[in-house]
Amino acid sequence: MRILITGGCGQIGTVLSKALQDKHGFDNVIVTDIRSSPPFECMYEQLDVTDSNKLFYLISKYHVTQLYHLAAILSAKGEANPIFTWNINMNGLLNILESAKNYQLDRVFYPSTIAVFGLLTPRIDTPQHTNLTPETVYGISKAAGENWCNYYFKKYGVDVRSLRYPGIISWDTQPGGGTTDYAVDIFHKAVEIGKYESYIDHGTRLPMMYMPDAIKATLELMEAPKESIKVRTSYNVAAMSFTPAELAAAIKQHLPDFKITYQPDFRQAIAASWPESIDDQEARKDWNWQESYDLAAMTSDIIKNLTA
Ligand code: AKB
Repeated sequence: MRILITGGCGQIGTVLSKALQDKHGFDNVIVTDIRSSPPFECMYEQLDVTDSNKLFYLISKYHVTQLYHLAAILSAKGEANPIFTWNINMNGLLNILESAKNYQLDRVFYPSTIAVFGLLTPRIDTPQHTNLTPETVYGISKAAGENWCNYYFKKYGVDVRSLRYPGIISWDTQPGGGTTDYAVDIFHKAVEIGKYESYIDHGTRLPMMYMPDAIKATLELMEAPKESIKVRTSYNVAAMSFTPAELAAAIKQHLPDFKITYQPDFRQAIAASWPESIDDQEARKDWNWQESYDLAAMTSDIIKNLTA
């Protein structure tokens, strides 16, 4: 198996690349990203995902059999430049799908997001199949991307698999440009300076997942037998949901002097358009999804690691 990852130096890409190296061997994982050099040890190539020639060249050069397409511009950052975001998110994906078709790759992973949902979607226990009217260009591109994945599967037999990630929380890698980034930043500020000003209001509940669970879900989905994958747009996956106030209370259990204040900005409206909780029964039924961390277990693990 030869794997190529795009966006491999990002928040999820960094951790996923290392997990894939451990599983499949260092030399079998080709990490790519827009930056000129990687922040960790890996087989590295610089790649702009809109450059299809370079992508096709790398696939032939390394005899790639699987692609993990993580490169994307996220919800908050994407709003600053909608057309640029659409170009990266959409044309990047189309290049990946075309290369999977032309080189007959075994499998492709495409991350989607809770940002595909919008104000017309039921916000509690959001169903797998429901209204997708996203409010951000990131959400629009991911909703379209899910449908492209389904199209390439049905029309060309490309085995592309996808998850709708909730906010992903990590302590050793930083997110870049998302609405849920507050839930990462808060831990660093709590440990470093004992206080945090949240740009999301105290009562806004969002679905979240700890990084080890996100990696587990990704690897389990990619390893599942082909016939068990019934959803070819993107699977809902859930682990926990909380508000900034509940997260602050969980942090206070470990750092009693921690203080949180609230100064909502433009990201509040994005968060308010997303679900509070997700119904992920199909993932649990089709490929046995089961999370390992709830809010308390995640908080204690992150604070242990950051204080160490
Ligand atoms: C974001 O906030 O944009 C991402 C996401 C939920 O996809 N973390």
